[in-house]
Amino acid sequence: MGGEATSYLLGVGGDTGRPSTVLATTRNLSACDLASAHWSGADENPIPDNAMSGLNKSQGQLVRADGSAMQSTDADLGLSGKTVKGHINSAGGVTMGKAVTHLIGCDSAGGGNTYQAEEASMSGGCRPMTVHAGYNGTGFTDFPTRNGVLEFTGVDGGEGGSCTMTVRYSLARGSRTADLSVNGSNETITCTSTGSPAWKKWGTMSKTITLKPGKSNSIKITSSGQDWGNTDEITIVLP
Ligand SMILES: [Ca+2]
Repeated sequence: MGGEATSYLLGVGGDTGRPSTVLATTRNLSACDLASAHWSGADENPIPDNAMSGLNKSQGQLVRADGSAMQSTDADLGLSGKTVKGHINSAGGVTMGKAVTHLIGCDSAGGGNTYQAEEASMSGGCRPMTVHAGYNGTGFTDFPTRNGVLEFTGVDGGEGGSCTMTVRYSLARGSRTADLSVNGSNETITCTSTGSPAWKKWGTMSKTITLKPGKSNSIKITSSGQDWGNTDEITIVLP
């Protein structure tokens, strides 16, 4: 589960002038939209990334604009769901027309697993640093010109297969390459300048990788003569 994951999602269509609208929900929704989502459960196998302890399949919690906080089931969700129907067809308040069903917050909660570089294994001259602001977590990893190794172990591959790996990094100028090894593979990754202010401006690069099922994956970045950008975190989005 991503360390940055939020526990609650906010309803874009929530309006205190419309008592039946949904203001917030627990994050264990299968989609970012009340009209199409169901509640994901901690009892499912594999356990969804956004599952929450104590909430099983078809169990969630939501807060409506009338102040009611309620335990919910899948029967409340969907276009014709008991709660969502009342949400959509509400009237009044500052909203024009029907209430929208999109939610804020699930893009990050359900959008992948994030692993902080400063919590990963470092060797060969890689070291944790905090001297440049803007990083997530508690720091980032600085690489030497060559042979510096940053290794993420225990990476969750879900059911296995093709995934998107996004590296959040900072690079003052130019571009640099490094070796990438996913469970022993030999690949090359490239990062390009993230602009100014130098080293304080963070950006991302993405690459499609293949992971094994389960949490036994290793992702290793090794500097190979060009150094490599300061690395803040990686995020894995499963298919
Ligand atoms: Ca970090």
